[in-house]
Amino acid sequence: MWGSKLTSVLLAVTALSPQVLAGLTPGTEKCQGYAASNVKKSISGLTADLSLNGNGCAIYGSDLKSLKLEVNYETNERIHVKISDPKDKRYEVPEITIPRPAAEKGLKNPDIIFNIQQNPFAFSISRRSTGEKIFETTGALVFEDQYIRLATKTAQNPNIYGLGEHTEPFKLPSTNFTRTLWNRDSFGVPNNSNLYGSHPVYFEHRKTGTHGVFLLNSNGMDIKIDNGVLEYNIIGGVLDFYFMAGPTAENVAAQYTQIVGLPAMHAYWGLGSHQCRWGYKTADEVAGVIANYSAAGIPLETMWTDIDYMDGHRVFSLDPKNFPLDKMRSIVSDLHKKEQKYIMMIDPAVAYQPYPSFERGVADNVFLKDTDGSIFKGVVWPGITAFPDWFHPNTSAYWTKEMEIFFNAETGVDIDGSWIDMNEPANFCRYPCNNPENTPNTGTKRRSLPMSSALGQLATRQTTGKNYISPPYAIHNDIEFGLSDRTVHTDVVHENGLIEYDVHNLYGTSMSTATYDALKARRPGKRPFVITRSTFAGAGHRVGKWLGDNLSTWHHYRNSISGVLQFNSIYQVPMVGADVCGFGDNTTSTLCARWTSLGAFTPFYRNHNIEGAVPQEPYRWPVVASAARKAIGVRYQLLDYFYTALWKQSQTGVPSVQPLWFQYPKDNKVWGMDLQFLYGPSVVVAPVTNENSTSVDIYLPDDIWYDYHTQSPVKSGNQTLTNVNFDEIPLFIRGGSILPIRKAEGAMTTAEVRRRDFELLIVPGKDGKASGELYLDDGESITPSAVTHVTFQYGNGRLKVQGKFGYKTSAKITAVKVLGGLRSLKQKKLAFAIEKTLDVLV
Ligand SMILES: *[C@@H]1O[C@H](CO)[C@@H](O)[C@H](O)[C@H]1NC(C)=O
Ligand SMILES: *[C@@H]1O[C@H](CO)[C@@H](O)[C@H](O)[C@H]1NC(C)=O
Ligand SMILES: *[C@@H]1O[C@H](CO)[C@@H](O)[C@H](O)[C@H]1NC(C)=O
Ligand SMILES: *[C@@H]1O[C@H](CO)[C@@H](O)[C@H](O)[C@H]1NC(C)=O
Ligand SMILES: *[C@@H]1O[C@H](CO)[C@@H](O)[C@H](O)[C@H]1NC(C)=O
Ligand SMILES: *[C@@H]1O[C@H](CO)[C@@H](O)[C@H](O)[C@H]1NC(C)=O
Ligand SMILES: *[C@@H]1O[C@H](CO)[C@@H](O)[C@H](O)[C@H]1NC(C)=O
Ligand SMILES: CC(=O)N[C@H]1CO[C@H](CO)[C@@H](O)[C@@H]1O
Repeated sequence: MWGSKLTSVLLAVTALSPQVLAGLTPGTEKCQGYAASNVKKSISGLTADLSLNGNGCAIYGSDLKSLKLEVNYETNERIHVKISDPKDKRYEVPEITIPRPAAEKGLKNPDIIFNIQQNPFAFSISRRSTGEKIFETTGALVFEDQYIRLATKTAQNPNIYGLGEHTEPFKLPSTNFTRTLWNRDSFGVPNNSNLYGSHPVYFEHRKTGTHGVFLLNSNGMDIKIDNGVLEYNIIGGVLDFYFMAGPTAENVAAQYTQIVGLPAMHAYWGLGSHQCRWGYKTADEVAGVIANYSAAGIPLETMWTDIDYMDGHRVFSLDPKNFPLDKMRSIVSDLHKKEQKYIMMIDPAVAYQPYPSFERGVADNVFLKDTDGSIFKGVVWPGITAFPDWFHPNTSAYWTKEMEIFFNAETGVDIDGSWIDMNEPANFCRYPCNNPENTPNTGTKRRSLPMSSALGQLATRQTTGKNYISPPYAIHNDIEFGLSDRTVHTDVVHENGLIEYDVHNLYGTSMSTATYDALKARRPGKRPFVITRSTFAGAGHRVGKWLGDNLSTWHHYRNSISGVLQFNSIYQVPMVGADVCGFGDNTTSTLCARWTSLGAFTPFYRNHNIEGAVPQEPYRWPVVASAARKAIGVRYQLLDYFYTALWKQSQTGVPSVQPLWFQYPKDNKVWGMDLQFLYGPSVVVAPVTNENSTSVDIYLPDDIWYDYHTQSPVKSGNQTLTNVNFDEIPLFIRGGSILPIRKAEGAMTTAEVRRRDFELLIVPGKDGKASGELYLDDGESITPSAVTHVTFQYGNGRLKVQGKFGYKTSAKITAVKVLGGLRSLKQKKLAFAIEKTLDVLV
């Protein structure tokens, strides 16, 4: 009976640790915390009352006198711990944003245990199988109206990943480090700064295993890490923790998707090559780019257009002179004839001007209101703008209608997907924005604009009771005038009563949902392809993400790998990639060539550039054109291999891109590695990472390895690769793998790739065995009517193909190649259709 082991109630009263670490919030050491009473155990968990010890410490406002603790064992690997106010209904992340996971019934054998200490209240979480504490609170719990503090011990120099969006190394710094979660427009993606998205989840990896901690809270917060302690400092909401036991990293990843939802399966064509830039001035220029790609023999799947197409930068409008409707319709129809795609960007902010999209929004009452009841005004590209209130009951229908009208297949621009930007939401008008009419909307995109206000006015909008504008604990928001600066003001109240202060971090994800629904309404049954800038936990359930406005620098090129690892393997937003060649500033031929190769091994592969910078389409330099042809060639060979990995992630949560430590958890040389990574389960990507260099130091863990390009064996351990030309990228295959490789030579679109045959590449591991998978469907249906999912198994000279063979394809497997051993480089003339079980000698 596991219930008896459920809690080990420690009644000892231990003194709180007086130690204050340099990087943590000072002042909390004097706090006495709470005492737990009325502890009630049940079959599924525990509840207790917490009452404040003494008068509290009032460091950022008065302390709540009593709290409620609820602990639920939800699965054998997950515990839900919630600490909230029993009387007052404090803000919690709405169920429509993240529906709460159900608890399993009749748990027999939980591997994760909650332990309580009653006075002062403290708790720990331990993993039964390894007997270690994976979370152990330290110091006092502080719970004030607008400040909550809880800290845990970590390993001394912990391997912590996540807590993004950030541009830190993938393994986070462990001393004097603060991560701030508050979504903001962050041009140039600076170091040590809050960026566009908030994902309050981390994985901690130890030799004994990996565990995860998710705090379901959307309020602004600082998470500090210093010398073996991780401390949350949160300015609202409740403590709503999910602890995930692992014990492997893939287990934690899967356990996280059980809370925030499995990521969406994206359309096959979304894996094609995408071209965009801000500053294509006319429809003719857009057509010219498409023609130049074709002339250069570089595959182009999807052409994109930035705000340039809009009339006066108003969303849902076309510039009649430079982007006339008939020309746009003919560009899109030509693209579609050639099995190519088209995407346009949309901003959430609607121009505050007499034009249909604004007028319909006013009629439907969908815009956010200021505290005086008038429409809240900000300044974005068109000048004065209104912001849709995604929590208003009319807004989703409004958005669907606007998209149906403007992107109508018969009368409008028949786009294939949506790119949603500026949805933190960004506002150029500096706080307090008393005079938006005089705020310029010109100047360089995403750069700071002149101030329209002085700091002294900061408190003028302050409401009574809670201070939604400048709360007593100031998070390290990397912007001058506080939480409301350059965004919708945090005292704005949504139609459903929620306050922007609490739901700010949900704006991008709410817009993502509305846009996803609008695309689904346009093409029922088809997978909507949406790429967003701002995200919150769970965003990947519907949309993909690009890594924002980075720069054409070698640092950002290197850093893009950490960005992709964070979003794919930790936050479960698998369709992710950086702006290839860099967005801001001028790229160089060598940087662009390297990035074009690297980007081909990230899920979302788009070249995008800022207005005014030197053009950077791959055909602009011979070396970049060559890099593009080669890298896209390999990407398309591996397209079904990777599509299968993405499908698996959408079914199980096992990430399709992984840091090496996920697969080699005991090898401490890879714990901090974020320049090499796994693309799908079997291919290690090891790009050259230094400016203009042609060599790179790599490390391959103890295993069997082959060079993907030459198919010759490679030793494990450290080595220096030299003479890596600017149009090449080193790739290695792990022993034990079977890769279905499309014969994609010369294929210009993914539709063409889908018609090509396969070759099966078998790479036996140390035990002489290998396995792999292939998933096939129509590539676009949300619920495909027919699917094929086969596993390949190799051992003792035999190949077995088993599984489900529902999807009819004319593509066959026309060759089987086994690398290594006696059969080294032998190619068997074995051809078979992917339609039935097979067991053959190869
Ligand atoms: C911690 O970081 C802050 C901010 O970067 C810095 O000002 C301070 O000097 C650092 N403290 C220590 C002890 O390194
Ligand atoms: C950001 O940090 C990286 C090291 O991680 C460093 O190379 C780079 O110069 C820093 N950028 C700025 C603008 O400080
Ligand atoms: C297309 O290529 C031609 C010839 O190299 C060049 O003059 C033109 O600027 C290019 N246009 C675009 C839009 O790339
Ligand atoms: C929704 O829109 C209709 C008009 O289309 C309007 O009459 C109604 O008041 C709106 N609902 C709310 C809650 O504002
Ligand atoms: C980029 O190059 C263009 C054209 O040479 C130049 O006008 C511009 O100033 C450069 N931009 C930067 C940020 O260096
Ligand atoms: C690297 O090569 C580019 C040419 O693509 C050149 O513009 C740049 O100055 C070089 N950088 C260094 C540090 O030599
Ligand atoms: C070997 O590679 C690992 C991982 O990159 C690195 O930490 C280590 O310093 C390297 N060792 C040597 C001797 O170069
Ligand atoms: C290449 C690069 O620097 N990518 C960064 C772009 O910005 C995002 C943040 O939005 C980072 O996560 C990426 O690493």
